[in-house]
Amino acid sequence: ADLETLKKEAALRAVDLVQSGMRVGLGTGSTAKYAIEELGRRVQAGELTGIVGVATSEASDTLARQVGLRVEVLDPRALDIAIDGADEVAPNLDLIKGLGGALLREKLTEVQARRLIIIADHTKVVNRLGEKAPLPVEIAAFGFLSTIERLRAQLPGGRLRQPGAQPFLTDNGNYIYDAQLPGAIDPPTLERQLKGTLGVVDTGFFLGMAERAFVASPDGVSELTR
Ligand code: DER
Repeated sequence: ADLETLKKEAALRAVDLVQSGMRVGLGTGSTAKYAIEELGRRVQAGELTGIVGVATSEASDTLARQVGLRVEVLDPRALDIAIDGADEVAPNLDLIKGLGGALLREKLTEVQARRLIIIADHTKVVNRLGEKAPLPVEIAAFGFLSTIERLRAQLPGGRLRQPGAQPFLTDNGNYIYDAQLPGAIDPPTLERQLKGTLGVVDTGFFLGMAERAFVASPDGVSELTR
């Protein structure tokens, strides 16, 4: 099966965990898109009722409404479940996310979910975070060049996403610095170091958050738990 088919298969497995009446965190990206579409289909078919979605990006908010889902803004109430993609999935289910630029709203939403379910194709599975993907770091637009210098001092080799006259802007009006991770890093230590750097809003490390991951490969969908 091609990659898109695999991603959809993983998405269907996650949507099977959604029950009527749930408040659902709606992830962002090309894999989460399949979950949002499937949720909409099941609500339209009457298979699920009383579903309230909380979107992790403007794009997912728009898509959710297009497929007929009720969407509400994030408030302090817990979410029953959240479904999202990832750029890297480590054996302990620590993640790197943010290649779609949605990491801040994703993290703000998904920390409130009782269950964070990750959906991915096999190309996202790594032995160690940093193997395949950069670490996206959301930084304040104001003074961003200074913040990039602060980050370069810690993680040389990174770059502003979409450099030029109009760098990539997140839904929150911030920029993204894609950091190259050196070999052996300790994610919790690096996360604390980056979060303590002036101008950094948040990072694409999602550590200790995911409960399980549905990973689709040509051999089928495997279910990873922490
Ligand atoms: O930006 C994000 O965090 C997305 O979840 C992204 O990392 C996964 O997107 P994909 O499913 O399109 O690979």
